Amino acid sequence: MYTQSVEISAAADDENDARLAAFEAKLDRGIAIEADDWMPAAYRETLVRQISQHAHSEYVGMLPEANWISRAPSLERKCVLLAKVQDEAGHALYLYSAAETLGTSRDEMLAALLSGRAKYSSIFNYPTLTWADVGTIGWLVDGAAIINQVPLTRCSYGPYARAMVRVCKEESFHQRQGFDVLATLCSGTPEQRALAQDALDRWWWPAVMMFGPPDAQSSHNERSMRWKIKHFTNDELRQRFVDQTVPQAAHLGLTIPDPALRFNAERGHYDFGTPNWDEFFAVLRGGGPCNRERLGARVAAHDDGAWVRAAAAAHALKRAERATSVA
Ligand code: FAQ
Repeated sequence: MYTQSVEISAAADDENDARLAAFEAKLDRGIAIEADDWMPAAYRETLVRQISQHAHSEYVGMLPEANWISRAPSLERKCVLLAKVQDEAGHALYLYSAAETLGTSRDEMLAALLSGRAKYSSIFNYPTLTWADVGTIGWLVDGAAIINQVPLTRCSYGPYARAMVRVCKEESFHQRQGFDVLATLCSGTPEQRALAQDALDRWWWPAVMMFGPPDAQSSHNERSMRWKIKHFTNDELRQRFVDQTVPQAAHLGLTIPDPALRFNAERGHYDFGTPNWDEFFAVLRGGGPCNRERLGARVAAHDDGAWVRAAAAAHALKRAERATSVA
């Protein structure tokens, strides 16, 4: 009896080893892992974690800019902003769908967000005080999102990688509209230029921190890189963001609020100051200026939508009953 159970468990180990080897061979050859493929439980777990946090970020990220839809300075700006905010809702939907292919339902993911258990991007816990903040979000936040997400189009998990292709195209439009808002302000009156500078002063460091904790404090960098979920570390992408954004700020005539910022010819990159990581971790723990407000808005929207979910469920039930009675 004992010998038989040892044999069974040895056979199961062999089968697992073979599956793991096949999984790793696919990663090595750059073949995408698909929803029906075998994958290690921890790979599935980290994907659900990252993709759902990403979806929550898009979903909560609608709020700071939506705050300005009714106050956009022209009909054209209003239409563009409306389209951008709707795009963010679309991104959340693709991402929730991509995460669902891993076996976690959208209801479970939303319950984690609304109860405060799940994370979403730190950046969306800062307030949009002026119209210039809308331009700055497009320029810096969508700009940072593109830098982070273009490599994700090559992520090893197929459904996530494919969702990222369209998301990145839309984020490019968002970034350009933000830059255009700021370019208009920066070529306007001294008061308008001051609004743009003030927005950059408040958003610069939160944008730099969006890329996540420094590599030395990142808990997932190493394994996610090995699994080709991430292709670059947090610090590598942060450097890319600074290098790309400094000339854009110069073009706008704005000053980046970092006295340590200077081009290092030896490295071929900009050196920059250290973000306030205590602030970053405090925001992650729920202590940012708008954490309560953002989550409160999402909980209220979910409660307000209860009748829609009830109506959709009743409709689905009716259709199912009709289908059974016809059969
Ligand atoms: N905020 O070990 P790592 C957008 C957490 S979309 C909050 O480095 P990882 C579009 C991290 O989750 C913006 N939490 O983790 C838009 C982990 O927590 P856990 C969102 C953060 O996953 C524009 C812990 O810290 N983009 O902007 C943050 O390897 C305008 C340890 O960190 C994505 O989500 C943060 N900033 O790397 C919408 C992209 N950073 O789970 C509206 C996909 C880290 O252990 C308007 N995600 N944490 O409890 C990623 O690329 C990665 O998940 C990183 C973090 C790079 C964000």
